[in-house]
Amino acid sequence: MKEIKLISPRVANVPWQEKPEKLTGAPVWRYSSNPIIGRNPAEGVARIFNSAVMPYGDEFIGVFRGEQTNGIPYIYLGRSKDAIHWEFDKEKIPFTDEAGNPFMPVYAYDPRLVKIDDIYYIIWCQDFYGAAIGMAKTTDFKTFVRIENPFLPFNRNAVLFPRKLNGNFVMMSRPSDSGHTPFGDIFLSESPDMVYWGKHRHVMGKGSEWWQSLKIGGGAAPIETSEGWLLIYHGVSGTCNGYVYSIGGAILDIDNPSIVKYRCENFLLTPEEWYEERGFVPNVTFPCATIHDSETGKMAIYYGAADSYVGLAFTYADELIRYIKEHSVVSAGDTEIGIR
Ligand code: BMA
Repeated sequence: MKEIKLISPRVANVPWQEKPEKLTGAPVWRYSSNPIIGRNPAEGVARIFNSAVMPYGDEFIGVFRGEQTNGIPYIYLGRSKDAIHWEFDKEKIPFTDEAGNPFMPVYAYDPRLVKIDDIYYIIWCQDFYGAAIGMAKTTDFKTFVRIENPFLPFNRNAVLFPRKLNGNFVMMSRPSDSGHTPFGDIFLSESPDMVYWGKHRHVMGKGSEWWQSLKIGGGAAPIETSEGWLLIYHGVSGTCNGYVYSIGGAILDIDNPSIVKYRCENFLLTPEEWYEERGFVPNVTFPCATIHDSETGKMAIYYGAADSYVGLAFTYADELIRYIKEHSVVSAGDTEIGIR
């Protein structure tokens, strides 16, 4: 993979489909059999979307946002041999408190899954006197122990960095209001112990480009590369017919990710296909995870489509990073250490 490198494990079986001959924008292409998860995917679940997956042993595991037939979103565990065809547990993830007593959130949505050392963390949005971030940890995907809520309400979008930075855990989040927030910037917070969070920093705000001109929010867990942290995020624009959610890319400083080194002015993917434009909430592409291979640079991007389906797209990390750099527009606010 030439001079740009991913600093992450080898994943030889990353799902993959070759690049089509014609691409007119970013070097990101959709899986031709999308959506990979259709309607009514499991008993009592009407739609699965905005979900996070990762390699686990020789196979794959994931945490899935399942919209139950009673309308309440919850998180379900899924397993797959090829990261394309998924089987879901019948029951919701059985969260407990530290003592092992059942401790289920009222609702749970937009989960992310991040491994730090040997612990897997699930981060999601839940009710904590309004929309706020919930967290749990597991080492075996059998017991799931909830840990302290990191932030006060309102905040509906958070993802951890996959390793500590300068001795602290680092989480990216997007403070908001409790509704369909018409604003929102990406911030960072640090914690020595996953209990106390502070050293808050601003990373970046909405962009001047139409596709991210209303608000932005974190997407997949940042990916460590020789160029910095590769961030796949979502950008939102407001139209007379509602919000449009596109996928964007940026590269953050490796030691101080509050500093944006490059930020792509073009979207990487925007709703175009029927499963992105048509569904429970039309015009949504919402990335929550990647599976990537450091040896070949192959990357699979998992995104929710129209709050109804899961879509899969592919890229080569080095091509994507080159594209982001070549089309980078950073503002003064992006390049500062976000403290005032
Ligand atoms: C956001 C979140 C996402 C959802 C998106 C579009 O506010 O609630 O779960 O995909 O809206 O409806």
